[in-house]
Amino acid sequence: MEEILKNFDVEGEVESIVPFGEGHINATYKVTFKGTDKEYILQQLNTDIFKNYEGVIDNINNVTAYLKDIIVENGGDPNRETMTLIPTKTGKYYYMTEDNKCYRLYIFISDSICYQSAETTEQFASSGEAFGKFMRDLDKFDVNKLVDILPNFHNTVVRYQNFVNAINNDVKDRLKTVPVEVEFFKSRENFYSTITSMLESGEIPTRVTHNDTKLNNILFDAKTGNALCIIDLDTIMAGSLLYDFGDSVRFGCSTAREDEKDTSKIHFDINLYESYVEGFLKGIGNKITDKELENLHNGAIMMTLECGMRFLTDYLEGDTYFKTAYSDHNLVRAHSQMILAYEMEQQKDAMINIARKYRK
Ligand code: ADP
Ligand code: GN1
Ligand code: MG
Repeated sequence: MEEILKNFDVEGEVESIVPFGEGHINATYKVTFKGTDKEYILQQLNTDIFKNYEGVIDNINNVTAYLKDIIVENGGDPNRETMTLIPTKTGKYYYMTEDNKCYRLYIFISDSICYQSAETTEQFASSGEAFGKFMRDLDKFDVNKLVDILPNFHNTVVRYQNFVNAINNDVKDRLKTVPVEVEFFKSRENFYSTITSMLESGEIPTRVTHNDTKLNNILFDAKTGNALCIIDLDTIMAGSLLYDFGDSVRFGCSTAREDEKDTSKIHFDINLYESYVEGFLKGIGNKITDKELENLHNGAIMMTLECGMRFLTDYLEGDTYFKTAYSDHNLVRAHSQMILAYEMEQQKDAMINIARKYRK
């Protein structure tokens, strides 16, 4: 890996390269150099998933350049408040090895903390404000400039179709172990077009969306405790506000980790939901439409059902997409999403009232 680093425009002798973070998709390493406090994130991009890696890099550079201008205008630090890709010595922003592995190098955001679950409601509200502001800042960014990296990423109707295909193919002969789980997702089939049909009819706008807004895709400032930088920009594409809002709630409003095995520990925490709504609406300000606001709860329920369905699909297909540490890891994850979605459905009215309470 030291050899790989030599291709990037960085000076000095490598001190350490250690695996870093808890992402499910890319291979991430923290890199330090001798005699300097400059640190980097080296990442091997998962090109099985991101086949159009050049498009991924272009999207990231386009969006971060746009955000850096806004950060500078506001007197912020453009190397801390958004991501910075380091070029290679030939001026590209990724390096391809001879065996076709794609690496990129980012500035490591130092004095920052990444959480796997919210420690306080204030902290979670701060992440909501940051994701809301991210959407507000990108409100005027031309969505047509973005490459559609993973088409239909949050098209839940298409995700359901993939799930049904996995059931029909049953390549790993695992279907017989999950009848209850399959029925859970099948019985909600009519719900899955709720967001896609509003986007198609224009009832809600198509926006620049991050599409992977879980809490471990945002860094907090170690000194102030506030949200600092939104990371993991691989999936920036055209989408709905409901995707970004919903995915944060899916991950962050749980009382347990996404892969908690003891299901009695997993609950949807409505107090965390309230804090996220408050923060998000503060961040996005008047850029949210009434129709989006009325549907925030549907975003949360949809993203949770969709993610559960994706974990179960991957389980049925033999764990080819998400990184797994043991044989039924994806099934464990699917269970947590089912519990959370079910509890959200039960508390739908309270969720609607919370959105109305914080309407400006
Ligand atoms: P994945 O797509 O696999 O989730 P991420 O880009 O989210 O990969 O990176 C995985 C983890 O690495 C993050 O959750 C975070 O902890 C850490 N990380 C990524 N980029 C940076 C950075 N520039 N500075 C500090 N930490 C980072
Ligand atoms: C993946 O890359 P990471 O770990 O931040 C996935 C998301 C899922 C999430 C579930 C590109 O996110 O869509 O919601 O796992 N990313 C991709 O934890 O598929
Ligand atoms: Mg990530």
